[in-house]
Amino acid sequence: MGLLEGRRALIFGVANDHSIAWGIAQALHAEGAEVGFSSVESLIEKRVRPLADSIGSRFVEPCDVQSDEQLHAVFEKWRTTHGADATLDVLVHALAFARREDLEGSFVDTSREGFALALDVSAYSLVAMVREARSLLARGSSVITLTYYGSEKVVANYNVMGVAKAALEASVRYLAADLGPDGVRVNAISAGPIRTLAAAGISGFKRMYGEFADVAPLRANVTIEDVGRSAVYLASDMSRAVTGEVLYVDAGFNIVGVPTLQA
Ligand code: NAD
Ligand code: 0WE
Repeated sequence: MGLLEGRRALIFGVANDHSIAWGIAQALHAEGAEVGFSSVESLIEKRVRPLADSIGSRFVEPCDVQSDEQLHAVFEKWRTTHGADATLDVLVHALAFARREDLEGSFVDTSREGFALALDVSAYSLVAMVREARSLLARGSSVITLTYYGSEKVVANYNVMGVAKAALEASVRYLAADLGPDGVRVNAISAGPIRTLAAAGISGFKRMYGEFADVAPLRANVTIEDVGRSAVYLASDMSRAVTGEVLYVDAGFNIVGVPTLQA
């Protein structure tokens, strides 16, 4: 008997089989959850549908999270598909975007437009998504988002995304306070660096990824399976008294001050 038997999940942010969202989808499915997907339109037929099919998911809907209308439409579709009294047990937000030019050079050069775009897609979208989902969420429902250490310490080139993740983590706390009285939990997973599409072509990522395993206490990189397993904990009632938290799934990297020098 899986930990998530009979539970329904909706996951935003699958781009391909390297996506953290896909690692979470597989892990939730393995524990018995029924999983639905939402991604940007351009990825649906070629990338997302085949992955959804492979775990027997029929709910696959397009959504650009910058659009209130498209966000509304996804949850409206969920209602018509699953019935008005069907609850959404797990909502996963695994997406972010900043202009590439804002992920290189100096943070001080971030434009007003670049700042607004990064904060809109990467932080505000969680607030809008939870508001649209609210009537489907019920006692025991769990909302999970993805964040990164660059929200609290300076990580070279992460720049405006660090500011967006700080806003996202604060939003998790305010949403947790708002929804807590309804028995709905909201948490973030702070994952170590993983080679996904969002990490491809980031200057310095390859080196940082390599050195991470030398510094992290567990001496390993983090995988999408690792993140998926922790998501099962946050999605299930194993974490029923946990809300507003940032759970580090980073092989311990964040606890290190001065790393042990390798021989
Ligand atoms: P990914 O490229 O597989 O996923 C990012 C997703 O964001 C894509 O599916 C993309 O379509 C989606 N997206 C971007 N703009 C969107 C919009 N306007 N509307 C809807 N969707 C949009 O990369 P990933 O690494 O799996 O990223 C998932 C989450 O994990 C992000 O929040 C990222 O910040 C976070 N994260 C990643 C790492 C890492 O090292 N890869 C580490 C910690 C946290
Ligand atoms: O959150 C992220 C990356 C998010 C991201 C990635 C891209 C690449 C393509 C947001 N916007 C874009 N825009 C694009 O055009 N991570 C945690 C992965 C990541 O990105 C970094 C990192 C790490 C780790 C950027 C600089 C330094 C470290």
